[in-house]
Amino acid sequence: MRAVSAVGIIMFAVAGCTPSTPQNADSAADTPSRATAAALVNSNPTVESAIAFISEAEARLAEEREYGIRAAWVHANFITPDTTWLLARADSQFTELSVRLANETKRFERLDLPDEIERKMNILRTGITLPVPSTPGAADEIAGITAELASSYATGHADLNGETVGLDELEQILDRSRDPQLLAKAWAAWRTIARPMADSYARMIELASAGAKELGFSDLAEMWLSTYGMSAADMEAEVERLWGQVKPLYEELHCHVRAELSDFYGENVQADQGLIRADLLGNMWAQQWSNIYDLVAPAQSTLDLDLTTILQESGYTERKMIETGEAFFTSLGLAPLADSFWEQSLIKQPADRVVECHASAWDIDQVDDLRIKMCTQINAEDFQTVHHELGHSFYSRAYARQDFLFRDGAHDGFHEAIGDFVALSITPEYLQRIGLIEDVPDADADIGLLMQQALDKIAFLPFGLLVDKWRWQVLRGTVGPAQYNDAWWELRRQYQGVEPPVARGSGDFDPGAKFHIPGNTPYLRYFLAFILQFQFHEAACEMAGWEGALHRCSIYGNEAVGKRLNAMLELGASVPWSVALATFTGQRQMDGTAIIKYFEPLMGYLKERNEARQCGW
Ligand code: X8Z
Ligand code: ZN
Repeated sequence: MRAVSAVGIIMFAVAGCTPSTPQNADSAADTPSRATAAALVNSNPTVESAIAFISEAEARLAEEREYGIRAAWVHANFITPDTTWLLARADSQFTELSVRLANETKRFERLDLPDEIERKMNILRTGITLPVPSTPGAADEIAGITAELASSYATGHADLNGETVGLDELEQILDRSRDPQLLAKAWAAWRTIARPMADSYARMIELASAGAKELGFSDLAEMWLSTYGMSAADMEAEVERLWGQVKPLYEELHCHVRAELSDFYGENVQADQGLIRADLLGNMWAQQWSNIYDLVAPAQSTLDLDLTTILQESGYTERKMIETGEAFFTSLGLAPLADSFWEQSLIKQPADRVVECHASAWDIDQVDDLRIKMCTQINAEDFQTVHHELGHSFYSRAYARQDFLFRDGAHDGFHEAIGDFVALSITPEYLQRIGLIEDVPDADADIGLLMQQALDKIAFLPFGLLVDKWRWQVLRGTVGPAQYNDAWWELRRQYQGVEPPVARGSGDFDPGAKFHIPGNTPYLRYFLAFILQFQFHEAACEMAGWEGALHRCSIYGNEAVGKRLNAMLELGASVPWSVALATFTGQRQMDGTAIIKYFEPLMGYLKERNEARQCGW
């Protein structure tokens, strides 16, 4: 585990606790004192000493975590060589402690432990994103690399037509421009920032892989996949099963979008066969495509719901965007966020210092010092992101009374899904209720609405999957540094059916131009979240007695749904995720049926449009 990251981005490093919570005070009375605990831990392994070990581990981690998370917060809000140094120092200490504790769990392996203790042992053993070997200096070296990589990404600047520009300017171009030459230039420019990362990235993987082996895993991919309460092989098979369920949706969307792009740009820019040029899809990473809605919109749709314009014309500020998001959560019966949230969060890009602008949610003290950090823009995309981040915050607060090691999502995909699930209730009816629009569009606009959603939610699925498919190959060592970039593009072609707009060379390291690669955030969580959020939505709408189309259902104001949601959130990681899932949805398995049902009317439309087209790539 690393101490450097925000809630929902890194495992239990950020889901810590404070000794002042009532539950901790209570449980302290039942557990051995520090001195007794140390004596028990050092004796022969028994159930009693295992319990003492866990109690001691939770106390030590909680102490160290708060130091690490505060160092990470200061770094992300003020990136300088000094804060990068401080972050590396804090991270190294936290990693050393976590790895030592993870290794110590081996002593208790043969014991028949109470379920709760066994769960905590597993969390300790598997929950480190980048473990280190016990070689002297390894923790410092890896922490130095990760802090530098994070800083390089956040401060990355590139040359565009002789001007030095950052990610925000380049993203503006990718999001909005329709000039294929400018798009290709801006796309390639951003990727220059990643080239210098490749060597240190490879060294970091080398060290972390050795750490995983010391912990008894065959490789780090196995370790990452072991966080889901089943074997790595079973989890990979589970992911394949889910992808198999939703792949036909993606193939239809790809086919339609390619044809429309080809019509718009002409055959010379985009052929109507084969791969799609990655820079034409309205996003720097071609991961979500709603910015090109106007190019692929159904002709017969009367939809005129441009939320960006609506927010801007209604005078929304950054704060108002977040207040509106919070009001959705409180409408479900959840208590408002503490004053400190508003005092400490960063919601606007500062003009006078360098910050990490990738949105994140932070749980500082694991009681109520929750914060978000966003360079918020007044547009539809960030309105969605606000709900996403608040989902992390409300989840963290709900499980704050759990023991330290259970202060986390049921699995990481749950953490990523909560805010998005809530945002699926941003329907036209909801926008009307909060005064953002006057008239709710008729049902004949529904294909347009669904197309807007699909461009984000369906388009994302193969991307959400391939990022860690690439990383698993890297972590297994089946792809070495010399093949990093080719392997990346092989997967981008295979799963997304996209290609680079300009030739890639041997020095390129395109994965490094995506936040979560230098940031070492596992990415499978988002693939799972994009499936789960629809499962949550369908279950919530059923609870609410909704009988219409799923995409028109909003749970806004429904306290009964909120109560049941909170029951799942409060569990944190204290039970297997299938139990948490069942608490809210009644189902014990992740399942793509709900997303398929949600988009059923769009699928019909796409199939019709694609009838005379040759799909696939
Ligand atoms: O990184 C995020 C969140 C923070 S956990 C803004 N997301 C992924 C991304 O931007 O790549 C949300 C969707 C996928
Ligand atoms: Zn998130």
